[in-house]
Amino acid sequence: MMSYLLFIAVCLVTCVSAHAQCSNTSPCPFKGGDDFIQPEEKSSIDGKLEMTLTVDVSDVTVEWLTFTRRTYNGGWPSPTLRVRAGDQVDILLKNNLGDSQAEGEPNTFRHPNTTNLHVHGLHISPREPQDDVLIEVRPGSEYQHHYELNALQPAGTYWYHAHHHGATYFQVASGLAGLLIVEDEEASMSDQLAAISCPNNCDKEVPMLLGKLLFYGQDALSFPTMQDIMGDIFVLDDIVTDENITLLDWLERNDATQYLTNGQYVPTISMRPGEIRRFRLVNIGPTDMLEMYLEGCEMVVLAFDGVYVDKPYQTEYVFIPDAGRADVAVRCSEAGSYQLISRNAPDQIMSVGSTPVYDGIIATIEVSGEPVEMSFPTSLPERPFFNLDLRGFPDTRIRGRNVVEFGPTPYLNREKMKTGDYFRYKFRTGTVQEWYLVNSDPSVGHPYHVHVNHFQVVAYNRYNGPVASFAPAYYDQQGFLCDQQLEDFDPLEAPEVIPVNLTFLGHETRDRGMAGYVPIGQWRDTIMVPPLASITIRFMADEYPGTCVIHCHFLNHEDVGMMMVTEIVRPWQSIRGAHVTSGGFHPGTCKFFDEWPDVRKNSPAGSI
Ligand SMILES: *[C@@H]1O[C@H](CO)[C@@H](O)[C@H](O)[C@H]1NC(C)=O
Ligand SMILES: *[C@@H]1O[C@H](CO)[C@@H](O)[C@H](O)[C@H]1NC(C)=O
Ligand SMILES: *[C@@H]1O[C@H](CO)[C@@H](O)[C@H](O)[C@H]1NC(C)=O
Ligand SMILES: [Cu+2]
Repeated sequence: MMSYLLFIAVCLVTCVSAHAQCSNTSPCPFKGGDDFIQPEEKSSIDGKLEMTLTVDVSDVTVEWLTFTRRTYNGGWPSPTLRVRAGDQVDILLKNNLGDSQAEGEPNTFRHPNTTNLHVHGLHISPREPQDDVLIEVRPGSEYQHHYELNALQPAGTYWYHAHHHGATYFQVASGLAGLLIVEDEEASMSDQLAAISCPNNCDKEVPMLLGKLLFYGQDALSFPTMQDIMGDIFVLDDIVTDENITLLDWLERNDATQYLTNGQYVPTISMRPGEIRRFRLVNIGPTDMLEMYLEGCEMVVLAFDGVYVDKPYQTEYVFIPDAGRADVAVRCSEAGSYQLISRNAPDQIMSVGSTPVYDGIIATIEVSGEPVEMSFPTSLPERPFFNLDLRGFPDTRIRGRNVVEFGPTPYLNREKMKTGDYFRYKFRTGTVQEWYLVNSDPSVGHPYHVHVNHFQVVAYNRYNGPVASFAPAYYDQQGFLCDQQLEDFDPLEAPEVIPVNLTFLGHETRDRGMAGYVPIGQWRDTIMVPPLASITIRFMADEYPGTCVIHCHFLNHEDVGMMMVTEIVRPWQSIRGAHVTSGGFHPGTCKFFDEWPDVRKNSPAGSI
């Protein structure tokens, strides 16, 4: 009782005064410091989860600032879904948005009020009524999903989000994203892991949905700009502040582009000295990568993208590209105040290039009270057969090779997204695949994401491929125009010779410890492909046939074209007819096709 009264007394002073003077008409910089809150949770019971996600506009509030966004079930943060391997999950997606949107052109920002749902990272069927992201849920309509989780679905941190091509960036930045956690089976965990995990120690889990949801500013990607492009009406330019400028102008002048954690600005997480907690970090972007540091405390990596690493290991920072996740065990041994921050450390620049990395505080960790004795896990649950080490898998038994080339935005493999039965590659279930991810952009990395199957990182290769220019056109590394160009290449725009900037070339020789590189052998569903880089990945195309979507997870790139559709077929079905090349040329090459061994392996579908 006493402590309750004390709480009220303290709260009267701090809770009210913290943001009391500030409002939409009397704005002030965000203060942060509110107690960390977790999203509401929806958990499966006895192997079943049934729920509705309703998409509509609603008011959301950050400290004193209230504005209107597209949200699930009426606000931020979206509910966290907790499921287990083998579960049956029924989600009714209801789209209550208004029906007055223009049709627009394919591969442009459009359809602000059409939506759909993706369960990011799950090893699951991409066919209706499961994880088919080509489904369109139009304004005023609904879709009943029935997901059957794989019996061997790795336990870990995933997320769900809107994925309608053309509206993905706008809707995810708006708030149509939430955590999706596949809980561990008790028997699979060591005592130390169980001590920081659900189901018995849920109080030790710290789920953090990290996103730059505010996102005001002058540039082309700011939320107000996007609202204008999308024909939206909730732009905050009709609110006049004390300073006699619009609220929108105030937000722009004050550069209100902070990352939020579960919808909060720099919340405070309270821990005891020596206590270990399991942070589940999800970077929903939509523009920045995270390079996270927690000085003064220890961080131990458990998993990336929902897949456990071989053995837990200490780390100074965790790099999380857009859409990536990390499970990290955190301990601060001494009482005090610590900051979880993201910054682009100067010594990491060669692996990251000019890719945007957020610079700012994410959360504060207040450590006080009686010390506790806990130890980090030293072993982790085993991975399922479809995530076993493929590095030693014999070359001769690889049943398909493919190149995914990030060209000048918005091109992926020299073309923009096409729908219908236009497949860029076909492969069979039950095969082991070796793919090459290449990025011809000389300065910016792109986050590659593939649906259905995770992949293992096998090598960072020497990059002999083309260099993209703004024309847009491709040049070789000496600066001569390539023979092989984009589908809609315009020769009048492209000089024969240009100076190319190879500053960020050389990934095969650099220190593998740098932030932008994934340690060889780890599994991911999203990876940053650094500028002028070539990465070899392998994966097993496990049991699920259907369309398999590949895209850049800078969602603004995806919406305007950087996406393509492949098809996974049954073992007895043909893999002919895929549009593997563009205009007869193989992505990833310039004019030195014969000199690039990786690409020679890129036999057209049907010939292997
Ligand atoms: C989208 O839906 C919202 C909410 O119903 C509505 O206010 C808005 O006019 C719609 N926008 C368009 C472009 O259709
Ligand atoms: C507020 O700004 C408007 C538009 O700039 C101007 O017309 C008006 O005089 C200003 N009012 C005051 C009280 O400064
Ligand atoms: C090449 O790119 C680097 C990194 O962006 C930049 O610092 C440098 O000035 C560029 N060099 C030229 C010649 O443009
Ligand atoms: Cu991109």
